[in-house]
This record gives sequence, structure tokens and C-alpha cells, in this order.
Amino acid sequence: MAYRWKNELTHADVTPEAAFMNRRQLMSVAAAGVGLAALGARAGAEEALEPNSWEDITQYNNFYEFGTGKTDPATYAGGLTTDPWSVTIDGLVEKPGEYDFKDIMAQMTVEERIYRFRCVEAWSMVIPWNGFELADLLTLAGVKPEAKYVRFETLYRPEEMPGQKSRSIDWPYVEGLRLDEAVHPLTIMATGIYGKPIPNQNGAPMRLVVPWKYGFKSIKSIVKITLTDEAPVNTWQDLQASEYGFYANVNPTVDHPRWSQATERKIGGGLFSKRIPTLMFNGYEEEVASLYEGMDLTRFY
Ligand SMILES: Nc1nc2c(c(=O)[nH]1)N[C@H]1C(S)=C(S)[C@@H](COP(=O)(O)O)O[C@H]1N2
Ligand SMILES: [Mo]
Repeated sequence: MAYRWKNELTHADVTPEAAFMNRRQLMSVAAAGVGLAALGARAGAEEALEPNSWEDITQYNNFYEFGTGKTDPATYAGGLTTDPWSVTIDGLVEKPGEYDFKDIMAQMTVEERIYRFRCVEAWSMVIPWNGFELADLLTLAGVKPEAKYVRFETLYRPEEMPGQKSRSIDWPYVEGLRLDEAVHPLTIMATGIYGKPIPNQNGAPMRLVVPWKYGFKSIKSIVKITLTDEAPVNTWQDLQASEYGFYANVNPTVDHPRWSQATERKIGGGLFSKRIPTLMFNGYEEEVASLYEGMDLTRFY
């Protein structure tokens, strides 16, 4: 990789309870041989944002396979079998096949990424993910030069995913990225939160996290990754193309047809969740703006 991400949001400001766990986590990360430099604060971070609590992150979710209510995933996802788990990687790759999750994990370097997470519905959190760069997984499979896009699919298993009995969505849930977005060092496969295995409601055992895009791009519980030369149609675009696009880059200057995207409600303050300004590319403009040079960002949403 050309460079590795440095966390701008640090544990320096977390609540005492979380800080206790994080100290252990830092030690285990260090023991695993991951450079502590990667955990350092980025100079000039203008605000001291705190990661949300474990409760916020695991009890207020969008995972329509378990229902459309925010507490449905925490209520129903416990019944999902995530072991064994495998991911089919196919399409324009040198080594297509079924990759066992445990074999993948044995070859990946898991590190912590403290990212802002901004849902298109205008709520947000700060989440300390554990995961590996998607680029490293794609390298395992060997991307062919003709590949231009990556298509992702979530598990389809209605016996364990009660929300899939509803036909309002054409299951399985599908997402897509341009290849350069997919191999960007900010793009990770998350396998943990706060140093613990990622809970089912957050997309166990492996889910995408693309922090500069609206949350729906961060597809959960992935079973298939396909390299293609055509832009995949993602689930939300398929459902309502006038409201949800392929790029879905966070942009406070382009409103959703039904609400403003200029501000967001940061989860965690209960009824008094505070509204904060939404940042261009969710605060990752410096890292990702060059991917979209020459594109009219008010048109390509
Ligand atoms: N398979 C699948 N992935 C999904 C969703 C979903 O319904 N199904 N919801 C998306 C939306 S809208 C958001 S905001 C995030 C929520 O992630 P979180 O519950 O970990 O906060 O997951 C995204 N990934
Ligand atoms: Mo979302």
C-alpha cells in the first residue's frame, strides 16, 4: 500500500469506562505487532470527538434483513449463524473461489480505525472499528487489469433473517464501489468493534466500511464479492434512484429530496442528541477528494 491511515480521532477523549477497555485493546494491538504510530493523533484535529458507546453502536442499527426498526437488528440478529462463513470472490480475478472467513483472517492485518459514520437519514456516530483494508483482501484474489468495479452481496437466508420475508426489497442486499474507491486505504472490512468480534447486528462476521460515503454503502454480512467492468446497481439505487445514487458521497451542500443534509444528529445524547454540521466527504475530503476530480459533485450523487 502506498500509505496507511492514521487515526485522527483518538482515545484521548473517550469516557473513562471505554478508556479501560481501550487500554487493553491498545496492548493487544501492540502485541499483534501493529505499529503504534498508526494510533497517533493527527496534528491539527480541530475537534475532540468521542467514540459512541458500545450500547449506541450495537442497539441503534439499520439492517433491514432483520426488520426496518432501529432496534430490530439487536432483537433478532442473535439467531444468525456466522460460523462457518465463507465469501465467494469471483468475476475479474486471477483466483476466483470460495474463501473461508478464518483463512482470510489468518492472512489479514487487523488494526483499529476510529471513523465517523454518517447515515443518509442524517444521524451519525463515531465508531472504533477493527478490520483490515479491503485492498489486501482483493490482492489475495488477484484483481485483473480489466476490472473497474466491485460488487458486494449480503447473505440471503430468510430462515435466520426475518426481514427477508418482506418483498419490499429485492434481496440480497447489494452494494458497489468503483475499484479505486475499493482499494483506497480508508476502505476497510470491519470484523470488530471496541476490540471485540463485530456483533451480528453490525454485520458479522465481515462488513464493509467506507467512511466518506453515506452508511448504506457499508454493506453488512458479506458473502460475495465480484470484480466487474460495469457499475453494479446497488439496492437503494434500485429501490429509489431519485433519492439514492451509486456514489453516495457525504455532501452537506446536496440535500436529500426530502430533508437537509447540512447537519446531522449525533447519536448518544438521548432526546437531546445534538445536531452538528455535516462535513464534506464526512471529514475525509483531504484523503478522497482527488478520486472525484473533474466530477460535478452536485450531479453525481
Ligand atoms: N446488508 C445490509 N447492509 C446494510 C444495511 C442493511 O439494511 N442491510 N443498512 C445500511 C445502512 S442504511 C446503514 S446506516 C449502516 C448501519 O450500520 P450500523 O448498524 O453498524 O451502524 O449499515 C448499512 N449496511
Ligand atoms: Mo443508513
